[in-house]
Amino acid sequence: MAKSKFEYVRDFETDDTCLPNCWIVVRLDGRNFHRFAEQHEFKKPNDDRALHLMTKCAQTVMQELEDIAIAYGQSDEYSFVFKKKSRWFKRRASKFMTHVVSQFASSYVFYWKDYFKDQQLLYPPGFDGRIVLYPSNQNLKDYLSWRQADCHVNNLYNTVFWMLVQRSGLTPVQAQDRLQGTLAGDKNEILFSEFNINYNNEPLMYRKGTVLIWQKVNEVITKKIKLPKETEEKEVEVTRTRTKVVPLHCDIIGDQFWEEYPEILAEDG
Ligand code: DGT
Ligand code: MG
Ligand code: MG
Ligand code: MG
Ligand code: MG
Repeated sequence: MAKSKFEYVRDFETDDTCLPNCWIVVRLDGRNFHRFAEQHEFKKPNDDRALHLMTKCAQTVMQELEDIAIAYGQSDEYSFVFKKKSRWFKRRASKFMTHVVSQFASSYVFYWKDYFKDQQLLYPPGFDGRIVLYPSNQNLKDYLSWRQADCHVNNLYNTVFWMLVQRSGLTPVQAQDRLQGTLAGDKNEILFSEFNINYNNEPLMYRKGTVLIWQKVNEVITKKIKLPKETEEKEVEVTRTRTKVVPLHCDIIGDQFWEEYPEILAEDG
C-alpha cells in the first residue's frame, strides 16, 4: 500500500520497550480513594467488600492479560508482576500499564454491585498506574516485601487509630497526637490493654494483604457420554486439572513462601 504523506508522524512516537530479562511490575492505585471511601461509606479501617472487589478485579486482570506470574494487593493498590521473559506487546511499557489499569478500572465498575449490593456507585472511580523494572529476583522479592511491610505499618496504625476514635471517643486529632512517636510495640500494647485486642488475631487479609498466584486445581465435572455399544447416554464424573488464580493472605517477606512456590520465580515459568 502506498504511504500517505502523513506517515512521517509515526516517527514522533517514542520507544518505550522494557529492558529484556527484567521483571516488569505494574502498580495501580485508586485515585483519591480517601474521598471515594468516605462517599461510599467504606467501613473503617478495613471494608471487606472493597478489599474483595479489588481482588476480583485483580483476578480478572490476571486471567485476561498474558504472562502475569504473581500479584499483590492491599488498601486501594495492586501490583502485577509480569514474567522476565514475557514478549507480550513486544514489552512496550505503555501497553502493559494501560491494559492493566483499564481492565482493572472497568472490572471495578462491572463487579461493583456484586460486592456492594444496595450501596450505589456514585461516580466513576479512577486509578493511576506506574511501571518499574527489577533486574534480579532479590529486587523483586524486596519490592513485594516493601508493599507488604507498608500494609502492616498502615494497618497497625489504622487499627489503633480507629479504636481510639470509635471506642474511646477521641477526636481524630487527639488520636493522632496520642499515636505520635509510638513504636509498633506501643501500638500493640494500647490495643491489648485498652481494647483487649491481640493484633496477631486480626484477620490475615488486613494484616498481610492479598497475594494472587496460579495454582493447579482439580475440578470434578459431570459429563454426558455415549458408549459405542450402548444406545443411552451415560453421566460420568471426570476430573480435570485447571490452572486458576488463587488468593492467599500469607507472609511473602520471609523465605518460606518462595520455597513453597518456586515456580513463581522460575526462569522458564
Ligand atoms: P491518591 O492515591 O494520591 O490519589 O490519594 P488516596 O486518597 O487514594 O490516597 P492513598 O492511595 O495513599 O490511600 C488510600 C486511601 O484509601 C486511604 O485514605 C484509605 C482509603 N481506603 C482504602 N481501603 C480502605 C478501606 O477498606 N476502608 C476505608 N475506610 N478506607 C480505605
Ligand atoms: Mg497516593
Ligand atoms: Mg490512592
Ligand atoms: Mg494507596
Ligand atoms: Mg487497536
